[in-house]
Parts: sequence; structure tokens; C-alpha cells
Amino acid sequence: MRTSLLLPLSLLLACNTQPVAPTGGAGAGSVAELMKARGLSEADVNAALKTYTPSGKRDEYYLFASGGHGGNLIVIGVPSMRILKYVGVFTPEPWQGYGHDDQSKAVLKEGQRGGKDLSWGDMHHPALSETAGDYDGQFIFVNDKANPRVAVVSLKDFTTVQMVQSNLIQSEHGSTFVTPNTEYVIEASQYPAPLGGRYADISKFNEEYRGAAIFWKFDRQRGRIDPERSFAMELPPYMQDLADAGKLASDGWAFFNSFDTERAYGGNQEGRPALESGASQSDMDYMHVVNWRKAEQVVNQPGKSVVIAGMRVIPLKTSVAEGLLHFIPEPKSPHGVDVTPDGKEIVVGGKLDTHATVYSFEKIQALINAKKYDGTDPYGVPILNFKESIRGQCEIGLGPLHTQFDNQGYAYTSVFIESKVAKWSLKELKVVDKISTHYNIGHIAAAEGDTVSPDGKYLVAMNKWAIDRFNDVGPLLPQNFQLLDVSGPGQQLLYDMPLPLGEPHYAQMIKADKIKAIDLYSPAGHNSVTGQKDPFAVEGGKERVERRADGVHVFMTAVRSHFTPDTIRVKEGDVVHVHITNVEQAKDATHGFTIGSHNFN
Ligand code: RUQ
Repeated sequence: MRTSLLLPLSLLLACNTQPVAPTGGAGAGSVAELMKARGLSEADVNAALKTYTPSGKRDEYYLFASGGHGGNLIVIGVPSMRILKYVGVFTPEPWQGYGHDDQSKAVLKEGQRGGKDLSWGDMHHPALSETAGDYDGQFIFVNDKANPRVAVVSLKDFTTVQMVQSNLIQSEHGSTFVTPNTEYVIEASQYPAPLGGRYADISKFNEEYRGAAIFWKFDRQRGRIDPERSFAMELPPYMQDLADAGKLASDGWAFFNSFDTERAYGGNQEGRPALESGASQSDMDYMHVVNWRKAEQVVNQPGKSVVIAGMRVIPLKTSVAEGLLHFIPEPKSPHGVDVTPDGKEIVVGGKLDTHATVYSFEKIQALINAKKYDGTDPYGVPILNFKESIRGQCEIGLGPLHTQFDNQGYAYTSVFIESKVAKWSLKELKVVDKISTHYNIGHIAAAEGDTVSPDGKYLVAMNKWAIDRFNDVGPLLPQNFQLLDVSGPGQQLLYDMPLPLGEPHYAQMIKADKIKAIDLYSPAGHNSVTGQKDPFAVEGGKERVERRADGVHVFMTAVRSHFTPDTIRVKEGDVVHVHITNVEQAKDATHGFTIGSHNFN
């Protein structure tokens, strides 16, 4: 009976009497009958066959999506769009005990700001670790926009292993983006503030408020960020927005866009324009062109950096003197800044402009080397000429945001106001196809679409609204991920996937065979956070209860639901430490442990 499933669709459709394998007691029927009964068109069935993944079959790609205000990372299989895992990052995640046991609490504690526990985060941009500009499947970094932090997730076990934060900045957005060999994880501030968290009245905005870009040094050997070897660059008080690292031709450089070069800071009750209108007065903002490879040398030279909030910072005037920072005008309130796969160009989405603007790295270099400037900004940063820096512009539509790439020379840009994905030829700067999404599209994620070798094939449109796509669940709707097939000349909508939390901002899609997750922790007693054997690990047969100065220590083993010892006798008022080692060596054989009403799990 199974063989009938292997027949091509056309044959099935042509042959109405061809039986379909009964599915678990559901009524049998020909494909044509099923289509009729469910009101499906041939296009629907075509789309369904492109995503349907039979039981036991694996997906071709992993999609790592930010959980937005959920503060967690969502792992999804593509093309089935089945959710595989939530990785607790900024938010406790009880199923995995994350934030409910000591070892994961230690990670959340690393993410304290000003000594305050934070149990949520606004995750925006996951960044898979890269080798030579390609995803290598080892780590993924994520950011918290609201409480500026960066976390490291190991893809050996899909566990958060570290969180870093600096009081240098008070918010961020241009994060996380990695350099091509994951030398650095970039985190740029969004809302300017006096560096280091000191106070200055908002009327001193131009003089005292600043942005900053932090380059967190990643130590791949240890699988951890090394704050001591990290550094930052002071930036003018413009609102730095997204970022991207150069690659191949532009390796060693990073690009940040910005808005509010007007330096408006709100004050609608104090006679000033509201922030949004104040920040949209000028026709141009500034792309920041940063030579991070040189900055990495400069920061180590005596007298060229200052330490603020424990972070080595290159002051603006040093960056100017050393030629580390240049500006190029970019159309009004830009949003995405995305480096092309060959690293030769940078695509900027206009947001309040209808174009995607394509900057040429070669032209930018020529202007920098010739010191050909159009002047400087109020902080002395040299400005390159817009027209002389670009190759051209592609007329995209209303509200171009983010751009991804495929392997056939096409770029894909999300078009916010039109709720569309525009597919356009990078070479010809011409739109070849536009497809409607539903509704208010934000980021898009194409298969390996921001690496040196994109795959094309699939693209997920990450929509911020789902208005009429799903059953009602009250006033607050699910978010919607729409899966598109982009392998043909146009684009085809395959599937709508509701996401019951949000707002998921960005995602990256990696070939599944690049992920080499472990089956189990071996030897038993491995601490997933430190990556080492835990000092409290206990071997089978050595279970015991010890009374120590700081309380009663229970050294317990667990094998599924079998705990040893299974009875603990203590005196009322004792402090009890329970150290549990799962000594089970079968995959996924775990069991929870809790003490009711004590918030452990
Ligand atoms: S974004 S608002 Cu990535 Cu378009 Cu955060």
C-alpha cells in the first residue's frame, strides 16, 4: 500500500481511483477526493508536498529564531516548520531546569545588570559561529536589546553556557553579528547614553551622550567570550542600528547604520518634537564604516584607549586620528545593512526611502585611501561622498528593511509597508518578483542567506502580525513565519507557521548536517555550563549524605525515576544542598526532580 505514495502527484491526480494509504484510521480516499473534501487547489497540494515530512524523516535545515520578548531561542526544522526545541537563554525554562538549578542560575547571574536579576530579554539577532564566512554549526550567539547582553549557546547540547554584559552601554540593537572567523561578536548600542552608566541631563545630549560598539572577543578553544580581550569604540550620539561584518573582500571591516543623526531626543511636553519626527528631519543618516582589524591593534597601543566600566574603549578622537571610523550618508532612517556573499558590496534598506542602496567596498576604500572627504560630522568623523561610494540603487517599494542572498545572484529584501518580499537581481538592480506576506514583515532568513555561500532554496518571512491567518486566540495574535520556496525564478508561499510568542526578530537557517550535537554527557557528572566535570558529581555506589559547615549535602544519583538515596532525613531549619548526577547513559533518559513549593526543578 505504501508504494502508492511514491507515485508522482500528476499520476495520482490523473488517476482518481488510485488509493492513498490510510492514515491512522482517517478515512481513505483518492488525492482528488481529499482535495475536494478539504477545498485544496493543485497549488495547495504542491506546496504541501514541498513541506510534508513523513514520520521519522528529518529536516534539511535548522532555523534558529529569536524568541523576542520570550527571551529564548527557538529551533525549527525546515521545510517541515516543526518546532524542535526552545533553548532558555535570558528567560528561565523549567522543562530543562534552566534557571531552576544552581548551574544554570549561575549563567543567568552573569546576565545581571546593576546587580539586578533579569528574568526576561528582548532577543533580536541570533548569529551562528562562522569559519571563513560560513556557518560552522558550533555555537550561536544571541543578544538582549532591552538589557544589553550577549549570550553564548553551545550547539553541542543546545545549552546557554555564558552571558556577558557591559555597563558601558544601556541598550543595544546592532547585535549579535560575528566576524568571518568568529574572532569577535559585535554588540552596538542603540540609544545613546553617558558611557559607563553615569548621569547627565538629557539636555546635554550632544556633549555627554554617546553610542558605542563593543567587540566581544570569542575564544573558540574555550567556547567562551573573553571580556578581558574585548574592546569597544566610542561613537557619536546617533542611534546606531543594525550591523554586519565584512567578509572576503571586506574582511576586517564592519558596517553599522544609524538613524537620528539629527540627535533628536524627544521632549514632546517640553516644546521639542517627538522622537520619531525629530529623528526624521534630514534626508540622510550615516553608515559607519569601521576598520576593526586596525582597531584591534590600536586598542593595544599605550595611551590609545581608556577603561570605562571595565571595558577598554577607543575614544572617538583616537578613532578619527587613526582612521578607524568613516561615515557615508545613507538614505533617510535606514534599517538593514547587509554585506553581499562576495563581501564586495553592502546593501542598505531605506525604511523611509524606497530603495535598497548598494555600496561598493572598493569605491569606499579608494575614497578612504585618497582621504577624499566631503567634510566631517560635528565630532570630527570624516564623511565620504554618497554618490561616489555606491554602485547604484534598486527601486524596491515602500519600506525596504532587511536583505538576504541566494546562490543565483538574487537578493531578497523585506518590504515593510507593502508586506512583501522583493526578489531582485543584484547585478541588474531590478526587481524580478514580489510576493505578498501577511502582515508587516520584518526580517527574512534565507538558507545560509548571510554567508559567503548562500543556498537559496528556502526563505522564511518573519511577520510581525498574523491578522487573519489562524484561529482566534483573543486580542493578542500569534506571530507568523511564512516559508517560501525561492528555488524557481519567482517565489512560492509554502506554509504558514504560527509562533505563539514574540516578537521573533531574526533567524538564521543552517544546513542540518553541519550540526554535530552530542548524544549524552560523558562521563556522567559533566557540568553543561562549565564544560567540565562538576566538583559535586557523584558516581554510582558513592551516594551519601554529608553534614558540613554550610549545611547538609546530599550526593544523589538518578537513573530515570530512580533516585538514590530516595529518603533524606534532616533537622528542621537545616540548609540542604542536593547534588544530583544523572548516571543514566541512554540518550534522552532523564527525569525531573523537584521539591514542591520551593521553586526548584
Ligand atoms: S530589527 S527592531 Cu532586527 Cu528589523 Cu530589531
